[in-house]
Amino acid sequence: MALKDSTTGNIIREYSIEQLRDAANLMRGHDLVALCAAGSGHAGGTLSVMDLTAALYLHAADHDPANPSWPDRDRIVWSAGHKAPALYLGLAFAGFCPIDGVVTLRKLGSPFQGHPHCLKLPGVEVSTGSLGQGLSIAVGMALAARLDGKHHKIFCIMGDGEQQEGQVWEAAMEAGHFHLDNVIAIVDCNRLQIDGWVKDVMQVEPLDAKYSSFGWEVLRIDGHDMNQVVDALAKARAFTGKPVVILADTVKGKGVSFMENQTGWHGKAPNRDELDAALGELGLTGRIPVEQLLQKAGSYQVEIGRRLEARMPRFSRNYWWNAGYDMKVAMEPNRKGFGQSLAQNGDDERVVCLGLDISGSITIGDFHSGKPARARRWISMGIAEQSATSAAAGLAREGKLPVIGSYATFSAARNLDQIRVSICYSNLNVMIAGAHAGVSVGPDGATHQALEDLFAMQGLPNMSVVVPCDVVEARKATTYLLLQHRGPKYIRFAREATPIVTDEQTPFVFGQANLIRLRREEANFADAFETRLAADCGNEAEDLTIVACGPMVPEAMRAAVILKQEYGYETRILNLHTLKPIDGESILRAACDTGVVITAEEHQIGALAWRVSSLLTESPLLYGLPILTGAIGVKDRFGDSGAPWELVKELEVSAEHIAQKAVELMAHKKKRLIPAALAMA
Ligand SMILES: Cc1ncc(C[n+]2csc(CCOP(=O)(O)OP(=O)(O)O)c2C)c(N)n1
Repeated sequence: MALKDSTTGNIIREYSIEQLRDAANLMRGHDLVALCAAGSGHAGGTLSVMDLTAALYLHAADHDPANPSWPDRDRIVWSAGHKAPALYLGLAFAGFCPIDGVVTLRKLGSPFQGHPHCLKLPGVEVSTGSLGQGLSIAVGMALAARLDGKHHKIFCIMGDGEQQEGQVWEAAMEAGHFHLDNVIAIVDCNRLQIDGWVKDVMQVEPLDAKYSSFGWEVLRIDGHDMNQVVDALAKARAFTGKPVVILADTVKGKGVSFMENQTGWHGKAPNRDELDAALGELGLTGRIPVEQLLQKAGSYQVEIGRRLEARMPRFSRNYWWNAGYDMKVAMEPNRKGFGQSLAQNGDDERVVCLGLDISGSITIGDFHSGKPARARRWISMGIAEQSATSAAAGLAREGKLPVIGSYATFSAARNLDQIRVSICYSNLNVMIAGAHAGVSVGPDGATHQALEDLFAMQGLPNMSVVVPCDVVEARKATTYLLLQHRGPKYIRFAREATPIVTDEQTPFVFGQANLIRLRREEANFADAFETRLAADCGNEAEDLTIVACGPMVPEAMRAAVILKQEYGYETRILNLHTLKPIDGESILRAACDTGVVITAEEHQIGALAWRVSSLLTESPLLYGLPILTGAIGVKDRFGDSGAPWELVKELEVSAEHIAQKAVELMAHKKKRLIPAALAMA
């Protein structure tokens, strides 16, 4: 049991209990430096799990840093993917990768992604980040080991809040049923999750009795007492006949007084002063080369910026947001419009909001915060998206107006079958919020960036889909969907602040596109445009059309400025806030009038592009007309960790990319028009 040379079987290094304690402490320090350099990440849960991590990676697990895919190694599955920095430091201290590399955590292209990515870093067994999946993966690995006659162990690290996911219990049942004594689950029981204490959000205890009843051997320990940790890991390895779970009682934020037991430190990184104070408390001042590490992170960041800029389409000047006199714009996250509407309209007794343990940042919590009378209609469901979705269906069936929301990938993908059957098939009045959608959740990385949700949502019969372009439109759309619209509805919004391009007077009519035209030069970007209902607008024989939704609408508007100032092209922009039902008439008219249609979506190409294309190809109105089309969106790839605006560039969903595509299509349009004009002459 230890770090081993896989060729000789020799132990590479043995750690005493004292050395393991010290390593865990140093790992805590490096963790906080990396979080500080990243400016985001999960301090609380990485600090609570660090003693377990040190014991596992440096002592209990058989693995060889020189041979990460050694077939006989023990497997360690990080089901609690948000604790990734602890995993990275476990690997780094064991020698799988350089310790100082971890400081590039959560940056674009780094192997140290916001959530573990097994294709980027040797030693990471599987990619995780969507809670509750790891134990099932461990069961699969354990079954494979049994089939192959192998004797290695499969460890699986989970959080206690994570125990709320139903899938954990399916896997627990399977491991018990198959007597998988090669599975060792470790639960970091720090008693907190995002929305508060686990017991208040959704009680999971008594975990001992639950796992026992599923056929597991249970060891309950103090997860910060290194003797107990090492002892429990040894006992678990030796146990036969049943899977073993180690329930490790820990303290969230362990070791740093101002982080301990504080919900606010779940998903927060220390600033420089807090880092220094924390390192002081850990007794690490002077033991970690903080300046050097931060400098390394800084240089990496500069290089990213250089690489991204080199790849951007070039124009005669910089048209980026707030870069010049005419590009000035106020920004706010769309999610705030959602929260504002729930706060304003929540007095309606039928409105019931379901919390999925991410209530503050997605703003669904605004429904009840500071409004005690609404507390009974705020129902915390824990980290249990699938069950909550069907529960929302039940509430709707009884006449309530339920709202559920989470990261879009958890509220509109993980629970897809529940949405399909429980909600859509019965045509029930449930509002689903897909928050932090697109690339805007940035450093969290690909697991949290919903880039596929719109395919499924708009593919579901009875479902309506709205993607507001800014915070104001998000508020109007939420209010309409909540109180007036009947049936299943999906509203998608971003995390990052994006430009505000509409105001109170701007029309918002469900199912009807707005038409936006650049009219003049103004210091305030948004004032340069006129926005009206597309149905009320005549043809101005613009050169091209851009059909966009969500935060791509402001990008389309910025593209229109580039195209006008650099090439003299006039652009018709359709803000397709309602993706379903689609405003086919406005799109077809724009295609007829301009002959060039570019779609722009912060999503895998197709949610918008393919719907528009199918309209264009199917409509008899356009038979025989040569319409040029282009699609801007994500090109069949996963996202990456990185700052949201870096990802806009990396994934090529910026105004510059729209403008570049427009220039390319306009060149074709001109070639086609010139021979036609010659023929007429
Ligand atoms: C399926 C899914 N839903 C929601 C989230 C967002 N999320 C990340 S961490 C977290 C709380 C986890 O609580 P716990 O398991 O207790 O971990 P710890 O408190 O130790 O960090 C949530 C809800 C997620 N990553 N995956």
